[in-house]
Amino acid sequence: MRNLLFAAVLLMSGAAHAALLGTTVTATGTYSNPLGLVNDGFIPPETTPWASGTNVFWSDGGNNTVRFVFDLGADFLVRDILVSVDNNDAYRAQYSTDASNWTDLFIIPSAGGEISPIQGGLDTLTSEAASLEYLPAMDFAGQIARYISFEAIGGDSSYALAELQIFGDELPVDRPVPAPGTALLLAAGLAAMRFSRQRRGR
Ligand SMILES: [Ca+2]
Ligand SMILES: [Ca+2]
Ligand SMILES: [Ca+2]
Repeated sequence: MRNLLFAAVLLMSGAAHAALLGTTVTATGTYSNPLGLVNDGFIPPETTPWASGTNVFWSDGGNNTVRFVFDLGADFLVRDILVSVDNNDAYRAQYSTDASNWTDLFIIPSAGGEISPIQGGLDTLTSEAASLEYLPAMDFAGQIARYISFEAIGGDSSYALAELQIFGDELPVDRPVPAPGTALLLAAGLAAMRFSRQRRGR
């Protein structure tokens, strides 16, 4: 019984290192360079100038017209996000299961990372606490999502996104996923049933 409960807790807490998830990306607004640069796996060195060939970049007079939507193809448990962005702007990430109802995941403050405004250029930032690029403002509780959106919401109106990577776990195939409390109760119930069957069988 105790072992079964322990296994259920382990299952729900997931692996220590979530997997990098594949995405397709679409975007609204006007920007420079091929959109595929934002999920090609290449993260340019930090301090790379914002308007470089390795980055999708845009200037829209502060109207915030450019928005990226990353599609995981199915619901996943999204655990961490890594981005490479121009260092001196604020950006917002949101998540959704239907690309219609969106909830804030985190907001990156302008110059929130270790690349100072004087240095300028790209800064790699992640919600992964064990990483050297960890930015506490990006930390979030794991969320079930299929879509992640990303947009600039403030700064100097010269923005860049060079990479956005989503890390997470596949969901169990028997969806909908029960809430943690429900799953524990279910595991306990199954164990109790098995126990009583064993007793009856003696
Ligand atoms: Ca890239
Ligand atoms: Ca960094
Ligand atoms: Ca900027």
